[in-house]
Amino acid sequence: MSLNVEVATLYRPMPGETACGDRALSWTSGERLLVAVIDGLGHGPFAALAAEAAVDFIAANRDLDLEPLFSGCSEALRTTRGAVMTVIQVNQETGNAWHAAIGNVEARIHGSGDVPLITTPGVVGARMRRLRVRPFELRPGSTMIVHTDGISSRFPFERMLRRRAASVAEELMRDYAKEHDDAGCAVIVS
Ligand SMILES: [Mn+2]
Repeated sequence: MSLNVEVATLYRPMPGETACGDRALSWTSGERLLVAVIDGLGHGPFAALAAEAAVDFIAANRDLDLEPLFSGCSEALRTTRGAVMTVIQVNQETGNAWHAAIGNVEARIHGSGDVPLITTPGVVGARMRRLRVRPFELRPGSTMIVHTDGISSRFPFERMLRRRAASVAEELMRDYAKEHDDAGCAVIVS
């Protein structure tokens, strides 16, 4: 059985800024799906540089498992101010998925069991402790939301279920993004 996975990613700078320190992106190759939500520390051009370095590293190393992906990113961000990030890897053929996070980019899932998606404290590019990679199963009918702290975590998750990924992402950015921070989110619907 192959899952029908839909992904939407959106990010925007803090109102009044042009540089954006948040990034939310996804890459697909064959059955492999990779979703990353990144928050360069602070905001403005230096946050954007850090986030961009993480995106560049991930884009060039999409086939790595999450542990080497994070340690490679940490190396690549050493000369930047650093970032926090969450990365999700999904095998769209089997639904097998993995979650890993450093810092406070939150992830929540509904419909795939009670998976605690815990983030490891730290900063990618600076203090990075041993990464915890959490395997889980993405089942049909699930909704997963990953977002930076520029989006309030008080959105009503129940109302986001059984909807198209793009419509959920748009609502999060429109109604729950904070005025004083960059914002980014990824929505994965299966
Ligand atoms: Mn932020």
